[in-house]
Amino acid sequence: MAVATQSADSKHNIQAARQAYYDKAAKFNMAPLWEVLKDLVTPEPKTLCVPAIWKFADVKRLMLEAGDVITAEEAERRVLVLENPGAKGRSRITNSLFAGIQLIMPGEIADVHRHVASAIRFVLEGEGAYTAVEGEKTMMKHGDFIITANWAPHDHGNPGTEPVMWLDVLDMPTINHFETSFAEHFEEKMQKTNYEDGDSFSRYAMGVLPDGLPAARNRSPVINYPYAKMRPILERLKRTGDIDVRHGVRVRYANPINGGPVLPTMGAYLSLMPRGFKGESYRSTDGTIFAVAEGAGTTVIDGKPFEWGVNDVFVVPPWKRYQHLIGDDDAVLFSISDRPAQEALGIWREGT
Ligand code: GTQ
Ligand code: FE2
Repeated sequence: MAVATQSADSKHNIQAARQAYYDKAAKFNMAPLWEVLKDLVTPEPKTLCVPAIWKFADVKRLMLEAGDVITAEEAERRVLVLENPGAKGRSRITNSLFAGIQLIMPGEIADVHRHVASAIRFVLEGEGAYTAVEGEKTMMKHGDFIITANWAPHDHGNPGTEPVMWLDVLDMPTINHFETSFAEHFEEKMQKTNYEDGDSFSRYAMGVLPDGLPAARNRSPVINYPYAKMRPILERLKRTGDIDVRHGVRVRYANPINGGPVLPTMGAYLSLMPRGFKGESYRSTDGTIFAVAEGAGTTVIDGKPFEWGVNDVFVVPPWKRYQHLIGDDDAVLFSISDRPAQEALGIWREGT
């Protein structure tokens, strides 16, 4: 008898028999794959995460209020997590990455610590703060891209007169997925710094390398890729017409030792889109976080327009189509994702 012609009664019997079997298997820590196979092997990427934007006016107001309710010392890091609205309470902006906005007030320090999770910072507003990473103290300016690799000691401080805010992106959802998190504090509050501001950039990112440096390293030795150094490169590429139809004039932040990504788990880009640019539709499997360095525009994500301006942060979940549309002024977008991790695993894809 075909299943379609079975009576309601016999269907009920089949269900009951299956359930009894599942209950029996469960006692031995086994379960039927056929009940869950469709959720495990989806024909296309499936995500809880949704497209979202954080407007800097809201972020700034709330961050400055945080300065009233908690000191940097009490908080350890005074950060508001950018929670993806589809994954509230799970401290992530995409399934693999954490993002937050950090504020450090004049006179404050954030003590030295280290952890397995790697971090990147993209500086939004304010000047006069520094971050110290592995013995190099670097001043933070708008648009600077700063990396803190896995297990690198780091502390922040603001000896200046203005509040300083930046975007933090860390791979802790990835690290915690593997359940490989370690972290530790140091006795001292601040690192002893042996290297002056800009040391690692001069040492490694000028087309020469210290002689004898090992040629293999899966993370960049450069602590800060300053905006002041990156921005003229984009301008030069724009003049010579090196414009991608989807991404505009785009550079990839690279590890100068091997040309690879800055970190094994996170990769970043800086893109200039000329005024009037109408990007073609694009999608890729790496959910991507964007921060606006300059200008204004609209990104249509999964059919919905998101209007952005300077220092806004927005996210495109994996495999959602997006398209950038630029208004009357050139715009510069920073972006970061887990693409290097996906590429290392051979699972990264892109499409239109
Ligand atoms: O600045 O060291 O947003 O350890 C989250 C964890 C920032 C930091 C975050 C961190 C930090
Ligand atoms: Fe940290």
